[in-house]
Amino acid sequence: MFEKILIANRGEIALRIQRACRELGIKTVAVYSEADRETKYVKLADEAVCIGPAASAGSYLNMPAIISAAEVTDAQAIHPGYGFLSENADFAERVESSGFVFIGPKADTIRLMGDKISAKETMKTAGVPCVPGFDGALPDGLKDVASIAKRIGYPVIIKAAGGGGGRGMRVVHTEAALPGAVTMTKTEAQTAFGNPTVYMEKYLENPRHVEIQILSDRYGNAVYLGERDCSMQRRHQKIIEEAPAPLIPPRQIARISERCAEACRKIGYRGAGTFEFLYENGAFYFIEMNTRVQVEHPVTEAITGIDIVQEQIRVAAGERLRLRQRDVTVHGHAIECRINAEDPYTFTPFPGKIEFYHPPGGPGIRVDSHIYQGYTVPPYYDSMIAKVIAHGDTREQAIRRMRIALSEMGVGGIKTNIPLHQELMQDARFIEGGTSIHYLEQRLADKGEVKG
Ligand code: MV4
Repeated sequence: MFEKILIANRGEIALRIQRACRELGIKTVAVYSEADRETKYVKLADEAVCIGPAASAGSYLNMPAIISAAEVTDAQAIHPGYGFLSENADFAERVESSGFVFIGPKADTIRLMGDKISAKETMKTAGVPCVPGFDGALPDGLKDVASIAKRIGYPVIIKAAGGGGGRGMRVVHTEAALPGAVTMTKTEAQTAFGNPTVYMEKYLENPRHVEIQILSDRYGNAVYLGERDCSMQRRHQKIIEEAPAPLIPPRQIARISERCAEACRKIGYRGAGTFEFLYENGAFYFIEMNTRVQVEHPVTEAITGIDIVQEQIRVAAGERLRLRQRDVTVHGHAIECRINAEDPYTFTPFPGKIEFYHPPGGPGIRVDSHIYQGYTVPPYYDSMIAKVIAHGDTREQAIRRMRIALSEMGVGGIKTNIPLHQELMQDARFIEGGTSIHYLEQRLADKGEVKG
């Protein structure tokens, strides 16, 4: 096992990874920007290195500074967390060529999944069902593109091969709108990702977003840890996640999950990974794979009792997966609310000093957060300040526990989206379960609270 790990991230996930390391008896190195000097995870780490200015381009995205920090502290491995450099294949490569272990899959795997066309092709070949469409990059000729779209059937969606997570896509409803949409998406893709390649799929109009968590080692062992429903989102920012996904037959989940695990064995995947699916009219369609630990991993930890971050570290250190599929059992239901420092109705970020903080507790409640009374939420990064996770024997109990937790939680001095979460925990459609990816935006529009 490693003796010392450098954590190349900030906020709640830096603290989360630190706790996993501590339980495994591993020393930790925090890296921080000038804006994060006074943070809890920096103080709690065994060592800490300032890697640059507040702007993440000079700090949390600064590869040479992070690798130098690993060198001077004699760390053996680097955990990238989520966001920042976590899915950057060049970073993974530079970490490994500098003699450190990157806690995640091989650089080649990250690259394969980073290109959404090759990711889809890989999964289709491995037997994972994908969204119907044209396999491969769209040709240049507009006539050819039009005949492809006609064959798929409108509406179609044009996506950038280098995109993902909702960036670089455009829905097209008619042949007349096609040329402009393709040209625009290509131009934007070139600007945003340095790659103009685009592909086309049938546009699914009202799907849910359901993802499968897997764990895999370098010896060809892979297990699935069930699914998460992440449909409650706004502008591609998830706000509530839950596991299991309501109203989907467990047998169907097991079948699709086994395909994902088999795909991992086949491609030599190692570490934690997530297969993202759209779920519509009772069918799963693969869209993308995430090669990092995800924000919402705690709901899976709650229902399986498995520490995903510790398992990531064990697998990276070369251990064999200790779990067989029959060792993975699901208990009850878990829901996560992402607490953001923002106006709950306009969604405008609201950084500032936390004048008081009262975290919730009690049976089945977990809070993952780096904040404390007196902490100042900086304006430079993501606005998420805490995750509240409620676990119960049933979905109803998890919802009841979440309502209590939200009512106990006090964050003063800044605005948060706690009031929105409180409304959603009383929302009849949410309580029914199975709402689509468009539900929250439609609800907000209906209430006239916020534009689109
Ligand atoms: C789609 C889709 C409908 N049909 N693909 C957005 C994020 C990226 N991961 C893929 N996305 C979508 N792909 C087809 N063929 C709808 C979305 C989508 C979405 C997906 C998941 C969660 C939230 C979403 C919000 C808007 C659109």
